[in-house]
Amino acid sequence: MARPGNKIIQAKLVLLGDMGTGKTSLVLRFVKGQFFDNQEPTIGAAFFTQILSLSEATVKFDIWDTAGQERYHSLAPMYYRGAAAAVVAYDISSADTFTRAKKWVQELQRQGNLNLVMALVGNKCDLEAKREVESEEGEQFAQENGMFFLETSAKTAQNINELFHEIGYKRC
Ligand code: G3D
Ligand code: MG
Repeated sequence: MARPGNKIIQAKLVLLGDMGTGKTSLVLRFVKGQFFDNQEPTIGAAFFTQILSLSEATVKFDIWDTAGQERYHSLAPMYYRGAAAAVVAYDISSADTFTRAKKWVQELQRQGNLNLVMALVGNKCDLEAKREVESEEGEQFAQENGMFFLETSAKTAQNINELFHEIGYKRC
């Protein structure tokens, strides 16, 4: 809950990235602390809220979790327009999803919101044995594009709180 005298920040956050990279799972881990082995595919987009108490401020996240399928691509600007933060997710066990993530980053740069906090997230880092994208590749691409980078696992909860805290701090 908000602490007395603490400022309250409302932040629209959008998740982008290929279908199946774990966007919904990341959000559910953050918002509900849960993970599902059989996560229903998102249709269009889903909306969640979560409140994060930081020492500097209380951040109210309005989270738009997009579907990721190409046929919903034309809807994406509706979700990232006016966003304070964008999380671009790929699956470390799929090089194709990393390629797609790079395209999302380019699209976000073209839309020209210089204040947008962008995070590149390599999810499913519990699948080390199936890794197709090295950490260094993600790290380097993020650095070149002024984003911060984390590898996460919605399954084990690794780096999920770190991700949202980092975004929150950047918005304070
Ligand atoms: P999306 O919202 O990006 O489309 P989902 O992705 O959150 O629907 O997840 C797609 C599948 O990946 C789901 O499995 C889900 O359980 C799994 N998944 C999500 N995050 C992780 C993770 O960190 N590690 C592992 N190992 N799996 C994860 P199904 O079987 O339903 O396709
Ligand atoms: Mg989804």
